Amino acid sequence: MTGEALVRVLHTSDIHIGLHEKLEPPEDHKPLIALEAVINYAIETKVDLLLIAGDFFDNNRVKEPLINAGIEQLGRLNVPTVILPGNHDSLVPNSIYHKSDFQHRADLVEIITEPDGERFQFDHLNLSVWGRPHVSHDDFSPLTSPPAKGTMKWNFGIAHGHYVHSPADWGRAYPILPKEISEANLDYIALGHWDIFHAISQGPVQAYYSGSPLTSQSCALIKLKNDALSVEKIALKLPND
Ligand SMILES: [Mn+2]
Repeated sequence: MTGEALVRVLHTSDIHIGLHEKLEPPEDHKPLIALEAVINYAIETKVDLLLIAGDFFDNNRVKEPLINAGIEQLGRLNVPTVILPGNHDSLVPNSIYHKSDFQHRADLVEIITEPDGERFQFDHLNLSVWGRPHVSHDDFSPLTSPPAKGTMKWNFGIAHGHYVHSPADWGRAYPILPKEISEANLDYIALGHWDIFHAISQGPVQAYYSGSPLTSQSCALIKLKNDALSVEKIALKLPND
């Protein structure tokens, strides 16, 4: 008897398309080059799912050529992508995700939009992804009241916020507490907001910041095989400046 097939999930965050937007062709825009490196890696290594844990866009005023170029990059991928809106690309009324017809133009892209949290299920991977999006500029706790354990074998979370690791951190916005991670009923939490790769697993739950492909040029790769979940840091190849 052979084991189950290996499932591979690529986790990125904080790409910040539109950061310091200038009058330049979209292909010269550094965040877009970083996104292209992520998509290249995902295609070359045949990942099964891409998770973008917030701040895909730098702001909601990004102009159309860059939005279109970002959607075009996502459209190169033949596997599902889940995008969680972060504090920079929150679901305010004029959000890019509302105004750009995003999902019709990149049809394997799922955007988490339910303010109280939403779970997408991928039956062919026996995997679900739950997250709570940023919907305004107000503070909120991304991992408060996650749902009961899902019915898929693998239940992932996706969250954009600040891991509160010491009392001095308590005043920070979008807090994520150690207890919220350990009690989340999730197997893995894909985190965004910090731009460096960082492991903050708690109890039975593995949780990582992937780092930003733009600044730390890293991603997290999650491998699922039989009952084992392992995580590795990926160093992306970006063209030289
Ligand atoms: Mn952020």
